[in-house]
This record gives sequence, structure tokens and C-alpha cells, in this order.
Amino acid sequence: MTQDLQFHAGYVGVFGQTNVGKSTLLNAILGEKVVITSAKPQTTRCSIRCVLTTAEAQIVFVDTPGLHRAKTLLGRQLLRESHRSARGLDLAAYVVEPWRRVEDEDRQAIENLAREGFPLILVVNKIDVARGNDLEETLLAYTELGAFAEVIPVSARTGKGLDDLVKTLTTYLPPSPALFSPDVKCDRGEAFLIEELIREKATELTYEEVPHSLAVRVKWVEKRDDGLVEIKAEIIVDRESQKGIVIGKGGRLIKRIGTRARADIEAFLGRRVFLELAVTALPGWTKDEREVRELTGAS
Ligand SMILES: Nc1nc2c(ncn2[C@@H]2O[C@H](COP(=O)(O)OP(=O)(O)OP(=O)(O)O)[C@@H](O)[C@H]2O)c(=O)[nH]1
Ligand SMILES: [Mg+2]
Repeated sequence: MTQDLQFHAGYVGVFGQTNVGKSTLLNAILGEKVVITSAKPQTTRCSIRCVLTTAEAQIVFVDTPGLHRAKTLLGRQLLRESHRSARGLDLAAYVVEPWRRVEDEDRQAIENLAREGFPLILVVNKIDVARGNDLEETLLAYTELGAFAEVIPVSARTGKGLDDLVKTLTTYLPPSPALFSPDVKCDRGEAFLIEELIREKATELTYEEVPHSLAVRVKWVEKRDDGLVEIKAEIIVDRESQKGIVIGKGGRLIKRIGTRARADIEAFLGRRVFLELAVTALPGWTKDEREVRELTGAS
């Protein structure tokens, strides 16, 4: 297979603090929604492989839960999952925002990644909101650490710098045949993405501790002959009192969650969807090791 001699493929871990835009960046690179994102911290809960196949290379990105000061068992599980993702990578992208300085958490995370022995690429995201010398000062502060093989400014929102990022990552991948079939975009199944899309909408529409108390379980999917897909799913909350919050007055909030989720699920499946949502309390699930592992899709 002469074509494979020139082909490059490998695993690129995407790390960084929570909310810096790692998942948004991956969706922008892949040109479609593969992973969920939100303005609230700790959105990604498990490592998810997202695959970009070009004529020259296949980049298997590993999206990871963002780093944060864990206060709960769920939070600690997310950090464990992030650390586990560093295994077997060919290189890592460390994503930051253009806020000019290196925080202690970043310094520590970068040191840990540097010890793994693969090249590190710094990705400064959100340059669309950088003002004045923000970007230059951020680049300077991170370059001084001496840990990065490359430094690339991008905006996941506008798409600026993404081609450059993909080209650069490709040059660091080993020659290898493709690792996944070229039509694969994500290593997780359909039900997982449906659950995630519902969780994304419920996260968007709730506040304070509620987004961190949510999990979603798809109970039933039926692809009918007439093209319609019937889906039954439950939104799980951590306390009885949160049930009413998610349902909302007269069922208004759960309806809005359902409407938004259905639109995204229809786009993903390319079929019309009938979505039935229920809310269930599983008191204390975020403090139960086994439930947390099961409900976050941890590896
Ligand atoms: N202005 C701007 N906002 C961005 C950009 N990229 C991401 N965001 C926003 O940043 C927020 C966090 O995005 P996510 O992609 O969920 O961040 P994440 O790093 O995956 O977060 P965790 O999964 O919690 O670790 C969302 O509100 C995004 O819309 C960007 O390039 N510019
Ligand atoms: Mg994320």
C-alpha cells in the first residue's frame, strides 16, 4: 500500500483547565458536533476519541475533562479520567485562554504532561476575545516555561488558526496506516451522544449546583419503518428537590430541554425524532463511586 508510506496517524490528547474551549475546538476542527460544550465548568466527563481523517493523516483527538479544583467525588473522578487519558498518546495539545499569565494549576499540569515524554503543543484559544497585548503576553509567559515544541493561537469560535493547528499536529504524528475507518468520527456509540446532547441542553438551562448533579440515561431507542426515531430517556438528578427544578413550573423547563435536545439529535441522526424525557432522582449518585463511574461513561 504505497499510499500508507506517507500517511501519518496517532493520538493527540487535548488537555487544559475546565472551560477553556477544548470540546468547542474539537467540534470546530471536525466540522460537526461530536462532543458537547457549555459555558458552565466541568462539561466533559470522560475521555472521548474524536477522529479527523485527511488525505495525509488521521488525528485521533482525545477530549478530556478539564482540570479544576475538585470539591466532590464526581470532580475527583473527572480528574482521574483526565490523568488516565495521558496514556498511549503520541503528543498532547495544552489549551489555554489568552489571559496573559500562567496559573499554578497550568504550571503543574504542564509539568506532569512533560514528564510523559511526548511533545507538547500549546494552543492559545479564544483569540477572538483577546484585547491589546493579551495574546503576545500569554505567548511570552507560556514560552518561558520551555515545555512546548510549538505555540499556536486559534479561535474555535471563528475558525482562525485551525488549519495551521491541524497541519502542525500532523507533522508530529508517526508514519502509520489509519487507526480507525475514515467514516468514524467518534469512538462512542449513538446512545452516548444522545445522552450527552440531552445533558448539554439540561446544563445550559439550569444553574448553580444543578448542572453538576445531572446525568442522562437513554432507556429505549426505536427506529421506526416510517423514518421516525422514538427515544425514551431519563434525566437523573442527585436530590429529590432537584426534580422540580428540572421539570419547571407546569413542565416548562423539561419541555424546553426536550425541544433543544430533539433538534440536535435530529441533526445528528438525520431523521425525525420523538423524544420522551422523564426526571428521576437517584439521591447521592454524585457521591457514589460506582454510580459516578457508570453515569459518566468513564473509561
Ligand atoms: N469567545 C470564544 N469562546 C469560546 C471559544 N471556544 C470556546 N468558547 C466558549 O467557552 C466555553 C467553554 O467551552 P467548552 O468547549 O465546553 O470548554 P471545555 O474546555 O471543553 O470545558 P470542560 O469540558 O469543562 O473541560 C463555551 O461557552 C464556549 O462557547 C472561542 O474560540 N472564543
Ligand atoms: Mg469539554
